[in-house]
Amino acid sequence: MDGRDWNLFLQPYEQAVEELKVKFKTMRVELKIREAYAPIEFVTGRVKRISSILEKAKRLNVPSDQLDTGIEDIAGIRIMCQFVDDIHRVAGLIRTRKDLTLVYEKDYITNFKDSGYRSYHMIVEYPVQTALGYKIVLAEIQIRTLAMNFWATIEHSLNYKFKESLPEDVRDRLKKAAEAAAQLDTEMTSIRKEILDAQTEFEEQSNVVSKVLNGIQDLYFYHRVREAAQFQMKFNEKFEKEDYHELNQLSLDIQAAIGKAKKGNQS
Ligand code: 0O2
Ligand code: 0O2
Repeated sequence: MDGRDWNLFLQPYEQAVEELKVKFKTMRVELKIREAYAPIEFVTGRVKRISSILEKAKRLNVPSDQLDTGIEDIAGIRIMCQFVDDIHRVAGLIRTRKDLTLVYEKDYITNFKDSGYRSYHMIVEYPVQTALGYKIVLAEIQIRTLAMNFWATIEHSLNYKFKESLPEDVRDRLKKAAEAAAQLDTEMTSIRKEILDAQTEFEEQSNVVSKVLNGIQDLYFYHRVREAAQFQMKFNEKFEKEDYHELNQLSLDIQAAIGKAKKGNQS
């Protein structure tokens, strides 16, 4: 290769990867503090090896003086998520960022590759300020679930070993394994939904209990002692039966009684 100073060429890409890794790791920490749940599990990054850059340039017919525009993943960031929904959340957050420009996106989740590969890719332009000046570099952000990453990591290492000539039956089994990984993602998503629904239900049940008990206290405050005692008995009975539908109704009845009591006090 034409006496290129590879260190000099790769330096802005090294910087872009380092900066983007810090930024997405920070996004993870920030979201964890804000929402108690981070859609990002972990972040990795790498600069493509020189030999891989040259191989890809040859395969895609990219002239050696156009590597910076012809090869989009010299700088690569990988964001791993727990759930498929998180991938779309993270992609949405990336789209609104002011420190990079989205060039285009490739949805290999909806349109998974022949190999079985699934991931969401975003090609971005990222500006770096190097000692030698300002430079905009292309970077590829791959967003995937842990299951997609598990599959891609192993498939990549096998492909590397067999240099693109994987035996047919192995290729088929890898495709089946990719299906199984996708099924695992679907199953985990449905389990998560059930857990979130259960948490919400538990939250609502706790809320109705405190609402009823506070309401009864209010009735005592307005000297509606008999009514308050009756509501307390009804509460005991429905709480015992764990009838949350009836407890909700009771809460509404208590609120109505408080309304009346307030009016009575004013007149
Ligand atoms: P943490 O919070 O300890 O996990 P650098 O030191 O910045 O040059 P970095 O970021 O350490 O490089 O290396 P790289 O290769 O970009 O990313 C590796 C990060 O991914 C490390 O996190 C690993 O712990 C994390 N990682 C890799 N595989 C897994 C995995 O299967 N599960 C989880 N949870 N994390 C994984 P850090 O940076 O050490 O941070
Ligand atoms: P690395 O650094 O070894 O991961 P291409 O499709 O290759 O002609 P393009 O359009 O740049 O060229 O690629 P694509 O498919 O949009 O995405 C490129 C990257 O996605 C690859 O980088 C892989 O990281 C990942 N990828 C795409 N398809 C597969 C696949 O079938 N299996 C696995 N494991 N990964 C895949 P590179 O070039 O392989 O570089």
